[in-house]
Amino acid sequence: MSKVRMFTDNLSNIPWEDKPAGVTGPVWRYSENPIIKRNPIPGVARIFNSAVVPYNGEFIGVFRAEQTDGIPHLYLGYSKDGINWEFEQEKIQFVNEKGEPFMPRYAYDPRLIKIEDTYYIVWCTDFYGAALGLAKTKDFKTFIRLDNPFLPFNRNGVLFPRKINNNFVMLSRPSDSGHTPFGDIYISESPDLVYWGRHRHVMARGHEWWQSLKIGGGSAPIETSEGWLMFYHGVARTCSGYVYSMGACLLDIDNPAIVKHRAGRYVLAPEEWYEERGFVPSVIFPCAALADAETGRIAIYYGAADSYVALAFTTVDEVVDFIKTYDAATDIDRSPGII
Ligand code: BMA
Repeated sequence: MSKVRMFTDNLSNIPWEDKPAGVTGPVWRYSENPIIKRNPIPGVARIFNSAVVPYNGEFIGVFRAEQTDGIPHLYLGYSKDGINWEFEQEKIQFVNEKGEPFMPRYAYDPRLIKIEDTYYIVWCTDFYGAALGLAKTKDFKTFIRLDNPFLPFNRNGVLFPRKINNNFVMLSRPSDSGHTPFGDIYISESPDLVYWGRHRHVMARGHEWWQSLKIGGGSAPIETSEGWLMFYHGVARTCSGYVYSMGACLLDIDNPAIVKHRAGRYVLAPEEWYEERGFVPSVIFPCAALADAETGRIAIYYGAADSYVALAFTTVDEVVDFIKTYDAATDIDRSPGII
């Protein structure tokens, strides 16, 4: 039993490996990474930045699949163990509320979130530039695409797994139409997923160099006794391009616009070959996390180098302790220094 409680279901078949000796950070990689390799299905060159949930005692996921025409779309995948995946050969066919075809021109970086009895997909779509797409399904057979929630330009839409104060709540990262060299995380509320408001600023990019360029929401927040636990990405700018690492924070349960704690140090940064080498080198991009309330175990799915899906593990106790110990607000190494 963990010290910090997670208010999620029990998930006894959560993918898991114990922390290997010698790992100093709070998050450790699966030894058989990457779990999804190149050319996973005909016509698809790479699957990465993808989202997974438990489903009927097994696992199901919505995957960002870069087709061999270079255009990303969302594909469905199934797994008994959360590690070995089988994919549909055709992309997800979205329909509108009348059942008519309603396909996005492209779709990438999906998040998949269960709220009550419905699964929602939020992804990055085209709306005269990068914006958020939204769809729902109850059976993973019919996918009803809803109106785009926000105006362009926007990315990294992450819904909370339950309503808060009777409203749906979504994080997002307003941006520009390209590979934005800036960006903070905001939050918005909606009673019906149609009308959105009460927009608030949540977190700015950090003083810490690994997250100084921009940040973006990652996995759907996990409800814990210490707040909403979220893994997100933070980006550094180097002379040879952007470097994406994984950070972790705790948001207030009743008002998640308030950051309770945010680690000033990353929990995972590109080190392994599959993170440093690929279509876009040095990218770790978390999109989903599974949790087992019983043991406190957490499995994080992240895209690696825009080429692979990889898996990492932590426990709620270990990561919450890390976030508090290295809280950006108090971490000594983050002091402004000599002026
Ligand atoms: C971002 C998004 C992500 C991608 C990252 C690194 O702007 O497009 O999908 O992983 O860049 O290329």
